[in-house]
Amino acid sequence: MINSVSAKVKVDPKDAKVSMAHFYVAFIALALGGLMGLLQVLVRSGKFELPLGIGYYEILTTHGVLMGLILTTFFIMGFQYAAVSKTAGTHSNAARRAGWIGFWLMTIGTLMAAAMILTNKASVLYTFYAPLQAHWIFYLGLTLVVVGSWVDGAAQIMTYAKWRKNNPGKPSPLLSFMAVINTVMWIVATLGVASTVLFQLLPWSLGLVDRVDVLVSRTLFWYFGHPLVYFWLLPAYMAWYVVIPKVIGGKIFSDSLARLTFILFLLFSVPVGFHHQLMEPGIDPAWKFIQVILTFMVVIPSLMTAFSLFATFERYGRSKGAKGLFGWFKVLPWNDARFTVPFIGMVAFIPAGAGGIVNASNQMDQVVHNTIWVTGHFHLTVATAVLLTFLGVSYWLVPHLTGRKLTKSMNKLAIIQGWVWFIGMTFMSVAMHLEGLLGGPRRSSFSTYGNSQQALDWIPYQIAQAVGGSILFIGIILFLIIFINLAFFAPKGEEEFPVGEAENLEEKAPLVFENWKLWLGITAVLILFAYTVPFIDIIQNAPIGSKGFKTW
Ligand code: HAS
Repeated sequence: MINSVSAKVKVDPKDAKVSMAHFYVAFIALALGGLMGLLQVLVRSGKFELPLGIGYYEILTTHGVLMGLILTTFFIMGFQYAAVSKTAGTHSNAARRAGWIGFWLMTIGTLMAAAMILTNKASVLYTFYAPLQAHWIFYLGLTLVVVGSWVDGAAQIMTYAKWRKNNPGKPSPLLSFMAVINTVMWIVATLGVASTVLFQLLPWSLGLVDRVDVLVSRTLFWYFGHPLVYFWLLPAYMAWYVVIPKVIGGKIFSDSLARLTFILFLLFSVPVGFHHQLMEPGIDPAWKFIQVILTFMVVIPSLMTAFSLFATFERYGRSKGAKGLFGWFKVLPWNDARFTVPFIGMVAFIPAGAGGIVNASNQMDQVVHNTIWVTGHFHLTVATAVLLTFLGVSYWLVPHLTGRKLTKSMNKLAIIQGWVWFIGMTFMSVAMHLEGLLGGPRRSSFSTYGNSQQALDWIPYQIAQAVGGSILFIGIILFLIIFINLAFFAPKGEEEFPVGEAENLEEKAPLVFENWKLWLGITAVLILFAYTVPFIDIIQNAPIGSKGFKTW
């Protein structure tokens, strides 16, 4: 029998404080990053210029770092910390200390990186590609964010390990298992970015070495960069698999299928970074091809997730008497923000995932690479599917942690917030995809490129992006109003932490799923297989390296 978690168990108030601290930083990042996003779309419309000599690439870097790296990492660590506390038991004092140390390391790192970006010493965008060279404090700050997240992750692993020790022979609670898989994947992935920062970018920015090997640093970045996107996605999947079934009054389709999905992500998330470098010279095409095949392997767990979610919705619908192929759709609880907001995210993930499959296909990537199509892709994935799920989670988790209630009026506002996001993102992301197909570049400020006809053709799409981006900014303001209400002003009360049960309670998840030596062993083999030969190749044929550039 699988373990069911009592709905009555509340996250311990001391653990709740750790999670809430993470959420404050996450949502300050959302507010500032969102404002930068608004400024960007306005500049790119060609109708607005930044005041006071502020550079476009400075705000673009602020936006990317705050939204892509800070908001996500802080929210995920806060959410997973609470999820493990709820399902595997209150964290020990040592684990809680680790949670706080991790939090403070990440916060200090964030402040260091932010100070450098805001003083225009690090306008290197969120991918900080060499040979663009930032101030060393920027790299050190990001290192602290990563190290802090390891310490934070260690807290979750400690509590999970304690649960397993106390419950030999039993599969661990599903939500805790998922959180730990994501943390382990994150640790494996961040080894890549830690290597390039510590061994290449820091010594180079400190002036200890003169030149940097650009291809090595980009390869190490993308070794990290692709699992990074699954590090964002898996907490959303945790909510889709485990929380949403409970919210709608249904069941998890299969506990074992959910666990297998997460294991497949652990195995296949890392050895695929070359699909971000398909157009990069200096990497043998045979190895790109192999990593593209592995990329298509990592699509499978998402297809399994789609299957499982449809099954949950359909079975719930049938239990309510729904008929026909899509009858279940009507009986879903549309008036419940905890469901509707993440559901909008799920729907967005269908075209988002299809776009990802286009990107991963070499010939098609030649059309879209470095165009704003890619920006459209990741605003549907991380900025809609993932973010709306995180906001949907906040609508119950924040009041659960602060001992307050999501009132009817806030629930209504939250649903409006979800739809506002949907409308804004439809404008912005569709326009980005279309402009990308017409060759509109990403990572670039407004220009008519000497009034060339092609660039003039992009302008209507850029205006549509400005309209969409402005609507999205309203969506952020609505969220912040709700968050502040739930954190400080909503009436005191109890809000449920919904944890679903599997449909078949007799189904026992195979214990092999928790054989970490096996899964980490296969992960290591796959990584070594995909990277060893091309990496040796890259190093053996390395050019003399590049000096640093500051183009801003
Ligand atoms: Fe991606 C670029 C390929 C998923 C994020 N991606 C990016 C970048 C970001 C990003 C940030 O191969 C830009 C990086 C940069 O700055 O350069 N991506 C993929 C593939 C997938 C994928 C194959 N990406 C994501 C996710 C992200 C993300 C997830 C963030 C969270 N991506 C690429 C490639 C590039 C790339 C290339 C480089 C492009 C270039 O040229 O630079 C797959 O994992 C997608 C699989 C997804 C599915 C969808 C399953 C659908 C589900 C929803 C079910 C819905 C239900 C509701 C049940 C197969 C689970 C139903 C209701 C109804 C009413 C119908």
